[in-house]
Amino acid sequence: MIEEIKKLVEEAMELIEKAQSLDELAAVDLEYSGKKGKLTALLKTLGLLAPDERKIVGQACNNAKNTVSESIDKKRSYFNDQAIARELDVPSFDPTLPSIPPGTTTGSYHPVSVVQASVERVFEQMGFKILDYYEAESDWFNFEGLNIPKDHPARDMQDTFWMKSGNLLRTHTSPGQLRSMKEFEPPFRAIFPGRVFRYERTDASHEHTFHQVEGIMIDKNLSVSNLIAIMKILLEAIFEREVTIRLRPGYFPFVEPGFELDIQCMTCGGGGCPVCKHSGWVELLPCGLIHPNVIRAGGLDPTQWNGWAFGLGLTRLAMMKYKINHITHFMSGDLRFLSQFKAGGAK
Ligand code: FA5
Repeated sequence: MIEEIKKLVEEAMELIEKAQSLDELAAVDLEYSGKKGKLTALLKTLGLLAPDERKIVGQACNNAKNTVSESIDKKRSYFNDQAIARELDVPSFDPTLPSIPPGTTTGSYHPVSVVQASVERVFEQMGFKILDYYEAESDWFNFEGLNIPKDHPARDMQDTFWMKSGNLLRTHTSPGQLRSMKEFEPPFRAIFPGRVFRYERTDASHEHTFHQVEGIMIDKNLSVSNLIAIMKILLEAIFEREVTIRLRPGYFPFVEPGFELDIQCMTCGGGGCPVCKHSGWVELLPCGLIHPNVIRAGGLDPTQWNGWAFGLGLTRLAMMKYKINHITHFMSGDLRFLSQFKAGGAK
């Protein structure tokens, strides 16, 4: 019996050696080690042998099956490695194709990036830090720490996307007010541009995902006139001309007093169009003096420090600057729209 096992192993090894494909290997595996294979069949006859002999033959038979399986596995890996090497060998590009002619424009900045860069430049020149904060926030940073407690009606103004963890996609860049106050020693000044999200119906001027830039200045005895002066510098630098603005009282729980700074619609020149909802004005820049509760939540003493903040709608600013009549163009991915904004083309 032992001789028979040895013969079967030799046969199998020869076939493995000769095998030219994974299919041929699978056939050898089946013929010798498979359920109906020759070595398996031998194992099934062990019951006919005397107990002493059964032990020896059983062990020899199992060793033989292992030897055959190991050789098959080795050869299988060899075939697989070869297949991978063949694939890697095929060049993934055609080096004989002509190259892109020098000077051809291959891409362009998104209009929001262009406007964001120009806002950053203006503020950098005035000594502001440019910061980047999280798109996913906790309830505390987005609402509670900003003086908007759990059942406050102001939460309804900014419906959001909640995560199972209880965190949310930030509805505005204002959480950065708290984060920057915790991060930097006063006095300081900073802006933080970024993407924000709201669970809301889209129309010509409302998207569920859009960009804002928040600005903050913390010092002693800051006033509304400091804030308005900086806002005028910003808007005139962006539009490169005088802009007509109006200031209305605005309610935001994290500022007191709070304002809505509107600019005259540049799409229609104030005559009325879908962008300004036929009012001639576009709400662009809410702002105000930071509420003492927020200063305290940021870890500072409101009897020592005060500050102002603004939250500019960057996407709306880009609409005004380039006279874009529908906000949905921004995320359309339509190259006919995007290619109009050349890299570094806009200031
Ligand atoms: C806020 O988000 C406040 N955090 C702004 C703020 C900061 C006030 C600091 C005071 C002090 P509001 O929800 O109004 O406010 O949004 C700010 C700006 O974002 C708006 O003026 C508008 O330009 C823009 N905006 C708001 N909702 C949308 C939207 N769905 N799509 C596009 N732009 C929007």
